[in-house]
Amino acid sequence: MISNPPTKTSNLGYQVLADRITNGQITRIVVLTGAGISTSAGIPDFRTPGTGLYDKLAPLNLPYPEAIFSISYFTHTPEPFYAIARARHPGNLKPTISHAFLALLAKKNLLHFLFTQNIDGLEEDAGVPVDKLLWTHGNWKSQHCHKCHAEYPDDLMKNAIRAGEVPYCLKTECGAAVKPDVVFFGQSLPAEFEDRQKMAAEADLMLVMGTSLKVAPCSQLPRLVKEGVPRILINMEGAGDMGNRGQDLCILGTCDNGVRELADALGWRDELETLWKDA
Ligand code: CNA
Repeated sequence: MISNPPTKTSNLGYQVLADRITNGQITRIVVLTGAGISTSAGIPDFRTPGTGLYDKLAPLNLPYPEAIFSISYFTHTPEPFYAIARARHPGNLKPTISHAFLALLAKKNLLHFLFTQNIDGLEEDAGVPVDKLLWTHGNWKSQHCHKCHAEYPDDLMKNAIRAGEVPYCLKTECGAAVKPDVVFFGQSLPAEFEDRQKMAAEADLMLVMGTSLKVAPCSQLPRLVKEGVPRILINMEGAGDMGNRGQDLCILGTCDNGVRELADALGWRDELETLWKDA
């Protein structure tokens, strides 16, 4: 896996790709997103040095940073997760213009499918139809006891997160910690992923945004795109094998700038800004 910025960006300029979209040659765009599309909404990613969550965990004395999202660790020590939960899930967040760009693709019937690794739910808030997206790592919209899987009320969960306290199962015979329905390390992805991942091979363009491509199996989705099909990376740094294929285009910088540039090339900029403002 290559994680350095690619030296070669593309033999295709994005005006060429934009023209293929506007003239109807490209109609099935598959998108993979990660934490980088939500950092400008105020949610830090995991791995960016200095600002990412993994650099801020020292006071919690974890055995290793990923333990905070590991199911085997959570089972006996859920407190660190709830110590940071409020900051990870502040509520009342506004989708970014990158989320609005995804909604615009859907509005124009160009979004074949969106795989998001994010758990913040901002894609739906921006207007991406839920039948066009899969939260591959779950989301914060519901929660269950991690042991007996009993449901747990939303209002009690909100109180626990606000207070930074561990919520426990209401069944007295259980009493285990409650966990939001996000996929922790060591847990399976939603069953739907198995079937949906085939959609990457149906793409006539893949767009990868704001992800380090370090978490499997989503990190493998860009490799499922057929050879000869263009793939675009918009990210602060190189990721995975993006940039290795002749049809790849790597736009290194922020997602928000990248989608604005793409929207300019597509002639959609005003429509994008309006959609975002109204989200
Ligand atoms: P990551 O490994 O932290 O990588 C984020 C990537 O985004 C890095 O390559 C950064 O360089 C890049 N990046 C950061 N900010 C920007 C920006 N403004 N514009 C462009 N690129 C940027 O996170 P991944 O998503 O790759 O890893 C998958 C994990 C992260 C999933 O399990 C998520 O649930 C988890 N996560 C989700 C959220 C969220 O829901 N908002 C936040 C943080 C982590």
